[in-house]
Amino acid sequence: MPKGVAPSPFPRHLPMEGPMSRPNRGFTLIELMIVVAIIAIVAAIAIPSLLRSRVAANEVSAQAGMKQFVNIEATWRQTDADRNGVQDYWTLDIAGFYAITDAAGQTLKFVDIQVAKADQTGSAAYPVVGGSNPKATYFFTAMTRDEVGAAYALDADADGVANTNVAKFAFTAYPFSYRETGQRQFIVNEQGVVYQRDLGTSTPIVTWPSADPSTLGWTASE
Ligand SMILES: [Ca+2]
Ligand SMILES: [Ca+2]
Repeated sequence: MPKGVAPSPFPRHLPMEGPMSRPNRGFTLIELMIVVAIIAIVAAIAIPSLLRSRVAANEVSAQAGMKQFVNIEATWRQTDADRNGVQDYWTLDIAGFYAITDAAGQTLKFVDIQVAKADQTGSAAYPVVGGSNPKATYFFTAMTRDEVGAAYALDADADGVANTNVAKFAFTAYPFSYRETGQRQFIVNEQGVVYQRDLGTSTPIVTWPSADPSTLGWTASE
């Protein structure tokens, strides 16, 4: 080998497949594997953070829904929206906020139809709601029992149907698919404070946990 000439990287006994002889040689397997590995690494970094931000956005939406129910109940009771002659809260379900009709037979629509559909069980009672579907991947439901085991749905107007309460109400927002779409559950009652907690499940809590939920790991939202 002449002095000053770099040695060939290819051993002489192997056939030469240099770039000069094959200008359109395409990608080698090792190059493709490197590209795939890089894509996999980038995805592994980016996807969890994308999912986390989606979960966070869904939780914000669920929390906003809880606050909305507090305002609706105040108006509902004050204006006797269900026209039963009693200043009471509607405690049977959430779909009723949409589907109950006024004197003219028009649906009240205190919530929009998407919220009514997000009442996974309650929506079934109202054909006008047209089935159930989560809103921003969260379902909503009316809680059934307070912290001492008393039912929220009472027959305040004595018409034979347990559906209202003069003093109390409570609701839950729970994720459609735990961890994938939302992690925390949200609860609110007549005191108006939204509490949140990761219960490790998408099964809704339907009994108010405690007179002071913060003693049981619930955190009051801002
Ligand atoms: Ca009423
Ligand atoms: Ca009743």
